[in-house]
This record gives sequence, C-alpha cells and structure tokens, in this order.
Amino acid sequence: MIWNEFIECMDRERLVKLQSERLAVMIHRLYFNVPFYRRLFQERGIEPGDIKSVEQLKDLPFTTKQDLRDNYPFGLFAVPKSEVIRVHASSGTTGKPTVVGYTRRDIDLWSEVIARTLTAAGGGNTDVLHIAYGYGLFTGGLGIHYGAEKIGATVIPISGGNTQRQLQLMQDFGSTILACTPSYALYLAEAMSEAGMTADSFKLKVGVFGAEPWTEEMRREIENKLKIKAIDIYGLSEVIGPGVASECMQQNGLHVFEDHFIPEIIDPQTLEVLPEGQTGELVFTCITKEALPLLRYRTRDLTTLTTEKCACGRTIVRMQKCLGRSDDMLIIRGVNVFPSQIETILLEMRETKPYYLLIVDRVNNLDVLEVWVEVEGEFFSDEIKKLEGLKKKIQHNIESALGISANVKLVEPKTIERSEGKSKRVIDKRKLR
Ligand code: DLL
Repeated sequence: MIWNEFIECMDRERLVKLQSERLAVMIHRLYFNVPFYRRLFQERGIEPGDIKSVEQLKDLPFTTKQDLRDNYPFGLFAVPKSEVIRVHASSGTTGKPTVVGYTRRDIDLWSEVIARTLTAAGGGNTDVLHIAYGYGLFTGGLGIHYGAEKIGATVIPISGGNTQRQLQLMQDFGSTILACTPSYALYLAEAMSEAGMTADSFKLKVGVFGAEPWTEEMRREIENKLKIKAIDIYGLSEVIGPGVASECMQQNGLHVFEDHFIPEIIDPQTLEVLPEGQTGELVFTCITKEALPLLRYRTRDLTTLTTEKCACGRTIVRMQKCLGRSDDMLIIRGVNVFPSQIETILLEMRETKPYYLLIVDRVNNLDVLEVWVEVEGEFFSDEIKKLEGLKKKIQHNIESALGISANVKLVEPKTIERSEGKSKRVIDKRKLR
C-alpha cells in the first residue's frame, strides 16, 4: 500500500517542478522572516526573486548545527511565537540542546510523512502500534504518534522504560507493529527469552526502527529473534524528526519524502555537490515547513542517493541505509574506522552477542582501540584457553578487515549497559582530555 500515491509515484519532471515552485516561495519567506538568512543572502548578493529552480540550490549557503546553537533557542524560527504550537529539542553531546518548533500545519505535515512511513512498512488501521520511542522533547514518540493515529492504527503510547511491562502489554494487547530504536528492539528480544516468552506468543509482524545507525547484520538478528520484518526509518529533529525517509517492504533503500525535504549529497571537505550514486554527506532543504524551514542543513550523515524506481512502484529518491556520520568516524592511527564496521564483524560471529563498546585512548602518543564485547552464554567458558582463542579470532577478524589492531576484552553476558533509547557505543577518551 502507498499512502500518497500521487506524490510518492510522481514522475521526476513534475516533481522537480513542484520542488522548484516550493523552493522559490520558501526563499522569500526566509529572506523576509529570518534575519539570519537575510544577512546570508545579502552577503552573497542574492535577491529572493533570483531563485526559481532546484538547480540553483547548489549556489545557496549551508546551515549547520552551530547556526542553530548560535541562535538558541528560537532565533531561526520563521513565524511569530504565537504560531508555534510545539517545541522539541535534541540533546547533543556538548553544549545547549538543538531546539526545533512546529506550527499547526507543520504538525499536519509531520503526520502525513509518518502516515507514509507506516504505510510503507505495511501498517494500516487494523494494526496495534506499540510506540516505545521516548515521548517528551525527543521527536521519536510524539512524532510517530500523530502519524499512527492518522492511518487509524490503535496506538499504545508506552514510551521507553520498564521492559517487563512493555513485553507484558505487547503480548496482552496483541501489538502488531513495534516502534523503537534498533538497540532497544534487541534488548526487548533478550528480555523476552529471559522471561521464558517466545516470539510465537506475540502478534508482532513488523518493526519500524531508527534514530541510530544499525547494520544489516543487526537487522537479521532482530528479524530472527522477534520473527518480524525490520524496517529502517530515518529522520532528524532539525528537518522534522522521524518521517524524513523510510524503507518499504523491499528493504532496499529509504524513500526520501522529497516533496517536503530536498536531499543533496555533498563532499564534506570541498562542499561540492556529488553526482548521483556517490557517497557523501546528506544535506536537506525544507521547502514546506513553516516554523523552522532550514536551508541546506548539513546532517553529517553519510549515504548515497538513487533516483532509480523501486520495485514497490515509488519513484521518489532513495537513500542508502545510513551507516555512519562524518563526525562518528574514528581516526585510529590514521585509519578511518566507523563503529558500524566493527559491529558487522562482531555480529557475523556466532560466539559474540550484539552488545559491544569501543574505547579509544592515546597511550604514549599512540592511539589504542579496545573492543569490549559480550560472549554468548554457551561460549563463555571457565577455560582460559578457549576464551583466549576466541579473543585472538576477533582480533584477527578486525585486523584483516580494517587494518588496525585492537585489544579485545571478552565480557560476560549483561555486562554492557542496555539502552532504551539511542545506544552509546563509543567512548573516545582522547576527546575527553
Ligand atoms: O533520531 C529522529 C528519529 C526518531 C528518527 C525516531 C527515526 C526514528 P535526532 O535525535 O535529531 O532525531 O537524531 C538525528 O540520528 O542525524 C542520524 O545521525 C541518526 N539517525 C536517525 N535515524 C537513523 C537511521 C531522531 N535510521 C540523527 N539510521 C540523524 C541511522 C539514524 N542513523
């Protein structure tokens, strides 16, 4: 099923025309309503009437997270406060949170893109949707909530926490769709088997997972353990929250709702737009939002775009599963390492569990990587020789795949902290000093 076939299957020429019209209107609004953008345009000699087509996007300035921080909390809003009916915020690792706002129409737009997301995941009005994303300032809970009501699903707004109760209610209410972070989905699966429950006693069929990077290996693990289809959904608060892009049942790239958010891929160093198919940093321009329409917002997420039609019939552009961020990348002794690469190696091995922690430090001016990973119960042994063998095997696999040596520390099941929201898998002590 397709929620908005008219848009999601539109031919490209028509779609580009629609985007261009919306962009032109947006540029006017930015110029006249947001002093920050007016100054940027004036510095570059851009008059609002100059921008008529999406082709011209590449000549326009970028917006960064720092710009939002500099204008904290409401400085980039494009409407008077009386029109803002909701505020969300995402807490960064440093400094003040990033604050975002919504008008009533923005909330409607958000419901629309979530309705598309849930429909693409096979959801409809007969579904019972268990929303275990956090409610509150985080956009996950409330963001999915309104779209779920729009498609007529029965919504269980349980939010995060209290895992045992989550399982109990999911079973009692016959929930069919689970919405949470992929790491929490795994944790729920673990808690399920510990409580002696089996996936067969649940009615779950699909999960809509996002808010953090997760590999194909992790997808398989979740699908096998929960006996569901795991769908990847992507979004960020600055653009709207969840509902920016989502997979369909083909699980072959995420459909970007580009009638509202125009994506571009740039080279993060030169800032030049890259041709289709090349990997680079994802940038979004909001062309319909009222309260906080950002121009060329740099997400730091790395991916690739394709306009090839999907087997599901949708023609809107697809982005590849997003496996890392330009600022997530660790440089260890000169080698670029993404946490997702290590996750792939660990999950390909039968002996380890999907719980790990990467600790990077600098000892005697040399970077050292320590990988903590939990060992599957049946492989955890009192025999030091066996554990040593496993440690060597993991070290070897990391070294041959990434070209760096790692110090592997095998830990007992349940040692590594479980997360209910986004998981934290890297501790870079070099940055903390
Ligand atoms: O995480 C919005 C969201 C909620 C998306 C629920 C999906 C589901 P922020 O807290 O602002 O918003 O974090 C945005 O999270 O730039 C990515 O780095 C990462 N991210 C979000 N979804 C995915 C995904 C929400 N499916 C940041 N795959 C983004 C990889 C993701 N990374």
